[in-house]
Amino acid sequence: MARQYFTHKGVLFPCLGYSPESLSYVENEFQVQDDDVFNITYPKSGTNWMREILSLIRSDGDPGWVRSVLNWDRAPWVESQSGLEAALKYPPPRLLCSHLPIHLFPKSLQRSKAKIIYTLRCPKDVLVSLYHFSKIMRLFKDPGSLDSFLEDFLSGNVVYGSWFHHVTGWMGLKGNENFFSITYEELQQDLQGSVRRICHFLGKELSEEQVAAVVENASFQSMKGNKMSNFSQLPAEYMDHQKGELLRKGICGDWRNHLSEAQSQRFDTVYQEQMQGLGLTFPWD
Ligand code: PPS
Repeated sequence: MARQYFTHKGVLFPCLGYSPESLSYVENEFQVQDDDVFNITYPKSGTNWMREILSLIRSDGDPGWVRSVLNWDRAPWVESQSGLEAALKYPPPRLLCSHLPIHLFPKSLQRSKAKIIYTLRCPKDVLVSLYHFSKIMRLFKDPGSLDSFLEDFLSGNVVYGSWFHHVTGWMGLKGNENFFSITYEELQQDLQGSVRRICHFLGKELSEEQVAAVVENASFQSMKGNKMSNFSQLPAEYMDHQKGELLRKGICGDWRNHLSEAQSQRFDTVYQEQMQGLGLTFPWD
């Protein structure tokens, strides 16, 4: 079963851990609650970093929770079968994660006041991160050559579908008072200021010391050294721990070390076709 995909409403999902039935349940029957906080991302855009930040904000900067409870239990992935089970048992207020494109997200969001935090990242860095991750994640197909994976990525022939559709779909909520977007690049440039902005959006007051504790405990090095956050506890059935780690490099612009000039230009051409005229500007534009 591992490394095989199925297509659900035009989007690829791994067979292991996902099913069309649970995806349909999530879309049509899952009840979003007013006090839910959703950490939403396209894969490899900073999901786990944001999950750590939100966990630490929730515990007022005290690292006790992030050091004692696995990250996927602190904020389950609502669309995976095990994540859905955990989400349904989660005592409110829930902290949940999702990579779903907006058209597959629970419809009940529309009737709720749940807060959405959408984190985006330079798509060339997403591509490179996903390329490496696909080699170690047993749920994902081997990515093949970077050239062929580039074409798969640009056409949305990857797990969770097109980056362009994901971003343009979710960013359509921009301006909604329960929607907050931030980039991986902003987190890198000013984590302290970003944490304050997230706290403001959540309506959560933290002291200077508490914000500093969030920043310290959500750093790349802290997360890498925390077995509750570094995915070392993920069963080998899912990840080949000998080949690499989810916390790989944690930098901006690593694509420059991997994409050729021709690959970068090919990316730019498709990016401009897909993104022009949408009125969205990003740090990587
Ligand atoms: S996943 O599998 O889609 O949920 O992955 P995701 O967490 O979205 O993205 C993984 C990338 O985020 C980097 N990362 C961080 N960067 C900086 N600081 C912190 N604290 C941090 N935590 C995770 C991680 O290293 C992956 O990026 P790459 O470029 O592969 O290193």
